[in-house]
Parts: sequence; structure tokens; C-alpha cells
Amino acid sequence: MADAQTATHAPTITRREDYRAPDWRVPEIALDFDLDPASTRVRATLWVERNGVHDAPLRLDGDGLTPASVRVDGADFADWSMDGPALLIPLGGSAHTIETEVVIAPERNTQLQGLYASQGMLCTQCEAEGFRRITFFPDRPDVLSRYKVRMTADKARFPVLLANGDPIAQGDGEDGTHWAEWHDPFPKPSYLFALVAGDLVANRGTFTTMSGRDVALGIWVRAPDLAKTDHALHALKLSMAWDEKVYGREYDLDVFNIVAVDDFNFGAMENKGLNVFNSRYILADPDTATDYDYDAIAAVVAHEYFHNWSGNRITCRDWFQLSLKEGFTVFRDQGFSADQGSAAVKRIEDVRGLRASQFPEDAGPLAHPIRPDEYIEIGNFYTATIYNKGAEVIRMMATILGPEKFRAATDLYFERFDGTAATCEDFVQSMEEGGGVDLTQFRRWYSQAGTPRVSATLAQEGGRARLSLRQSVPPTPGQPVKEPMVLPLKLRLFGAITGRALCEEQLILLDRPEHEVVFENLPETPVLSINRGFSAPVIVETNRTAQDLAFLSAHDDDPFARYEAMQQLMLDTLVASVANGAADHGAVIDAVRNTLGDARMDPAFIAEAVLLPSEAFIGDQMAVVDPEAIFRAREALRADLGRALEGEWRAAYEGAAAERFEYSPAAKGARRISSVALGYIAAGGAADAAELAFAQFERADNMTDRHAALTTLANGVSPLREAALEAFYKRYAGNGLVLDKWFQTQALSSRDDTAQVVEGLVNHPDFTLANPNRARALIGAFSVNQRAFHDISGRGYRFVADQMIALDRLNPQTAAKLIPPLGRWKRFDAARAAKMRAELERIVAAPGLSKDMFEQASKSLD
Ligand code: B3K
Ligand code: ZN
Repeated sequence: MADAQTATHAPTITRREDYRAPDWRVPEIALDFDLDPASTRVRATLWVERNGVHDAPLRLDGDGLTPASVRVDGADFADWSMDGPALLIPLGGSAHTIETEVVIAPERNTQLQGLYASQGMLCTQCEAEGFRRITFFPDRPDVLSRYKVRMTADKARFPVLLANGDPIAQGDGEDGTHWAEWHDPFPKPSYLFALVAGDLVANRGTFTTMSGRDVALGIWVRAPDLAKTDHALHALKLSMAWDEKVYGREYDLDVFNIVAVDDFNFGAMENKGLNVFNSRYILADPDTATDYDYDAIAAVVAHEYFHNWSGNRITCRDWFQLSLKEGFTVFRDQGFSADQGSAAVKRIEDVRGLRASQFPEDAGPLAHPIRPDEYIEIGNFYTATIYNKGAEVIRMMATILGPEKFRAATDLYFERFDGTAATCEDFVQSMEEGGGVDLTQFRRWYSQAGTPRVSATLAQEGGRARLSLRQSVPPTPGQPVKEPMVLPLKLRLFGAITGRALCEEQLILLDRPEHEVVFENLPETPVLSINRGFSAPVIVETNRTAQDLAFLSAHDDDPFARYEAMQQLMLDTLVASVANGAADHGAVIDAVRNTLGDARMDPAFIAEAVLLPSEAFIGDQMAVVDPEAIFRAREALRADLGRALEGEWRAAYEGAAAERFEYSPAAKGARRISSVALGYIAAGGAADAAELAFAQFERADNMTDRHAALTTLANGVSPLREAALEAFYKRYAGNGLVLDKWFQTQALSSRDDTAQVVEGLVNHPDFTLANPNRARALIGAFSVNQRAFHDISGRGYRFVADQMIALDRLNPQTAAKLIPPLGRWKRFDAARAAKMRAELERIVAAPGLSKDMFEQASKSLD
């Protein structure tokens, strides 16, 4: 049965400028759990201390809790009151002991926040404000406490009892119960609290830290999944070693446990010493996980591990500072992943992700700075802006400082703020002091939303060239006028005839609206390579011709810039094709042929470089998005590329065939180029394309190849499509993570009947909104299938809105994350915009709507 809904009410807005230090601190807390899915008793003892001179009562946050008893300093206490969901206790002295008792029902917790049940186990998720669903507490990140936890549970059902910190004691109780005690010596905010109880087994390992301490590692899963945990354990050890080497950060407890859970609202959670993960970011074997999954697992394991310092040892003063831990930790995990394989390919993937999710956010109704000024529901601010733009902002500071100074500055930050709840300002000051730079103007990255635009015009006059740079930041909700930003732009000139570099790479800090750079004594016509490595997260417009872009795509020495030149050439061609109904594809075909034939390049890079921009990204370049025209233009270019280069695609496809599965950068690159080649062979209409794909589907010894073949078939009209979908479904019946792929592949299909197929799939026996991965695999994927979702009939909008309203009743946090595609109505024609708005209005009017959905949907209407 579902939770009671948060009643629709006038939303309370929390503002950054209203921050006040807590009235009461809680240096120690002891928690005692009688765990049972239907009814769990939670006894909490809080040692509280008055903070400063005031007469404010102790205010303990709660959410859906009723106190069964309240005691103060050992005696029953009747003078408490409720202020909405919070418990108020008037106290006279400067220090008191508070005991409360509540009863909660984990198996009825469909929100998956607080203590909940998943597949027979009990687990917690507290960030951001889930702890208040477990017990009464000042649930804010600047209240740091030492935790002692005791858990009692039925021993047969829950033989393993885990919590934060170190295990202290355990024993058997009466009636088949047992108990365990865990103590965490590091003071932490409540959002980092965790416990897990279940019938679990561990893949165990050891890591010896740089000071020679042994840490016992455990990846905990249900028994049948044990064989799929080696990759995660290996990634954990690599992460621990990497953080020592690159940031000088050593792990601090004697144990580090990770638990995989099937029902989870997002990727994973960095609870101190006890990370809880969505099982999709732990479980992998070649038969069930793609290379993408393997990479994502390593990245998320690293991310959560790195939080031990950037997040746990130094936490956030308040939730407006979220990017302090998230932006920095994403930057750190990106560095880790770059060091495991091709740094260039990693950068391309990260920029593609930024453009797919963060740029549209910055250009839409939900735009916010990386340090927001206000929120209704903090759960809505775990966004691409906070995470990914936040990481770009750290990257720019690292670029400005250079590697040695950046390391000195992070050392300073870790040393100075260890054990505290810090702010973004603390971080920037550490960068200034450690790096010896002035970041006064740079701080605008923390306060201004919107993606800056740079126009770069290169004009040649004999042996001189004049580069005129201009910047502007578009208006965003609540911020009509913007100040100039500091934009670190890496640039270099190449000779158009010889291809030689005409100067060293330069780092220009563009901090004014306009700036000019003059290059002298140029021996030949220069071509501009700019924003190399994507040194600033901006949109760059240049006066480069198709010829210049084709030239750079072959000659630039910065792989990211090569990729970028090809993307721009493709984009210009596609945008022209949408505008005119057709375009000359010759330049793109030639450039792709050159790249495919460049034996010096890494196949993994080539595979990225020859991919066309997504339909959504093409739409982002247009004043009014025309989904059908974009789809047709892109398909036409794909078909032409497929036909014109059929020989090259077949050579690439055959050349990449491997004897046996191996997880290595080279083997991954080979699989990547082969699946891209297969897609082009099919797009070109080759008569044997479906047979080729089906043969690959049947022969594959790994999920990457099998899934690539399935995707190609799922986009086509061959009867082999049904056969492959059915075989895939049967082979993986019962494997939830792989079935997610089965749903998602159909939701992302480019076929004409996708909307109808997806509407049917919600009635499939394996579909459920209660599992967030499944809901995202079908509903989330369909809503980013631009052509299908934006069908002019409006059926896609109606369908997704219906699903969101239903999901909101179970799990508001996951439902609210699905709003943004509907919120982009301003980017579409009047007919579509009206239909999208109508659905948003229907959502806002839905009875019992959560505040999560209310905030997202109502802001999207503005
Ligand atoms: N810190 C968590 C995210 C929590 C999301 C809460 N809505 C995972 C992470 O970023 O590492
Ligand atoms: Zn994080």
C-alpha cells in the first residue's frame, strides 16, 4: 500500500540568504532499532547542547512520525508539541538528554526515502531529508553527531546487519532474533546515516592504505548476484589508490562496505563506511552488462568513494552548497575515469552528457545557478547543473591554476575544512589562497545561471590575424541581466595549407564583454582551434567555413577539438537540411571517410567522432524545434553516409571482430566502432543488414555486442526484429537489470510505431512504476525520444503525464525528475506548446500532488 501523500498546500520556499546556525547541536546520538518490515520501533537518544544564547526550543524535524514517547534527562516529558511534522521540546538548560520513540512501517515506504524494504531486505536512503522519516532529529547537514547504532532483527530473515562505521558487538537474542552494534567515530550529518538488514553475502577484499593500514572491503549482494561483483570490487581498490596518488587522500575507517539494492531512486549513496548502491551500478558480467555499464559502475564506485573526503569529512553547511560536494566529486570521478583509459574519449562523453542534459536545463524554465538561491523541494536540485556544470566550474579553476597549484589548493581545502560543514565560498577561497590567484569575478559562475555564448571571429590581414571575441550570458528565470563571466579559452592556430601549428596553445581568460587577440607574422592562412578540450562550458560560434571544420577534423592536435570540428560540420549540414529540406552531404561524407581511414587514431575516438549529433542537440540549435524535419534530415544524412561509405563501414565492422570478450580499452574501442559501423550499414539500407545484426545478436559472447545488434534490429522493420526481442526477453527473464534494457531499447526506437508500442508495454507483466529503474527505462527513455514523444497528436505528452501522475502517488522524487521534457514547451511550435502546457496544467491540478512535482511542474509553466 502506498504512503499517505503530502497534501497539496501553499509551498514553503527555503532561501539561501535565510541561513542561520542551528540553535541546538547534537554531538552524540544512539539509535536502537527493532527491525521488522511491517513495524519497526526506533528509539533515539540525543545528547543536545544549546548553541549560543537564545531561548528557542529544541526543534526536531519529522516526516510522517508520531512520538510514542518523549523523555528529557531520563524522565517522561509531556510538554512537547508538534509544529506540523516537527517535534518541539522546550528546554531550560544548556545541555540535555532527549529520548524519543517512534514506530515506522518500512514495507509501506514506496517513496524509497528513509527506511524501506526492497526484495526482502531493509535499507535506508537519507540524503537529503530522509532521516526525518526514521526518527525525530535536526535533519540539516550542519548538525554533526557521533552515531552509535544497535539493530535487532529476525536472524533467519536478516542474518546480516550493517551500519556506518565499525562493527562493535553482536549476539543472539530471544525468539530467533539477533543484534549488532556499530559505532562511527567520525561526526557526521544525518543524511549520511545508513543501515542495511538482509540475507546477503559479500565479495570481500582488502586494501592497504598509504600509511599501511588494512581496510576490510565488502560488496554485499543477494547470493545469486555474488559472481557479478568482481568488477565493482576492483574499481573500489583502484579508486582508493587513485585518491591517495592524485589528491593525497587516505581512507579512514577499518571497514568499507557497499550494498547493492534493486529499488533505488538514483545511482548510489555515499553513507559513511556503508555506501548503498542501485544494483545497476554494481552488478556486471559480460553476459549482462555492456561496456557502458562497466564504465559507469567504475565511475559511480569511484564517485561515492571519493565523497569520503569531498562530502563526508568535509560536508555542506546547507543544501544550497550542494555543488561543493557534488561538482567537486564529479570532477574527481571524471579524472579517475580519464586515467583508466582514453582521456579524450572520456572528455567527449562528458561533454556530450553536459550538452544533452545541462545545456537544456540552463536554457529552460528550471535554470538555476550551481549555487541556487531558493528551493521548494531540495530533492529537485540534484541536477545536471549542480553536478555536471558544477564539475566544469571546478575544472575551469583547475585550468586557471595549473596542476601543481590546484593540488596545493585542494590540500589546503582538505586540511582547513576537515571535520566541518563548509560552503562553496570556502572552496573558492582555498583555490585563491592555494593558487595565488584572484577569483573575485570568477565567482559569478556560482551565482549566474545560463550557458554563456562566445562569438569568435578570425580576420586575416596579410601576415596578421585578428581574433575578436565577444561573450554574453542569456537571461534566465529571475536573472534578466547578466554580468560578464571569466571564460578560460584554450586556443591555437593551424596553417590551412601545411596543417602545421602556427603558435603554441594559449589560454585566454575572456573576462570582458569583448576582447581582441592579434597574431603576427603568420606564414600562411590560419584556421582557428578554440575552446580546446572544452576548456569552458560555453557555446562557441565562429566564422569558420565547412572547409575549415573539415580541415580541423583531420589535422587538429587536440582530439576533443577534432571531434568538435566534425560535430560542428555535421550540425551545420543538418541545420541547413532542416531549413531547406535538403543539404549537400559531400563535406561530411569526406570528413567521415578521412577519420575512418586515419590509422593513427584510437578506434574508440573514431567511433565517437563519426557519430551524428543527437536529434535533441540539433533541435537545440534551432529557434523552433521541428522534430519530424530533424528526424528526416538526420536519417537522410545517416543513410547517405551508410551508402557512400559502405565499404569502409564493412571494413571497420569486420576489422573489429574479436575472438573472445575482454574488458580493456582496446577491446572496448573495437566493440564501439563495430556497433557504430553496424548502425551505418543498416542506415544505408544494405540488403543483408538485418541478417548481419541477427547473426551478431546470436553469436555475441557479451552484452555490448548483443545489445548493439538488438538496437539496430529494434530500429528496423525486418521480421528478425520480433525474433530478437523475443529471444532477448526469454534469455533474460527474471534479470531485472537486463529487462530494463529490453524496455528501454523499445522506448528509444526510431520506428513510426514507438508510441503505440510503449503504451502497450506499460501493461506488460514485467512493467511496474514501483521500481525506479523500470519506470525510467520505459517512461524516462520514451520522453527523451524526441520524435516519438513530440508526435503532433500530443499522445506522447498525455501518456507521459498520466504515468507521472500515477508515479507521483508512489514516489514523488522519481516522478518529479521526469518533468523536464514537458517543460521545454517554449522551444516548440504553438500547437505542440499548447498541448504540452495543457499536460503540465493537468499535473499541477492533480489531487494530492507532491511538493516535488508541484515545484517542477508549476515552474515549468512560467
Ligand atoms: N549524494 C547522492 C545523491 C543523493 C540524491 C538525493 N536526492 C549520490 C551522489 O551524488 O553521490
Ligand atoms: Zn555525489
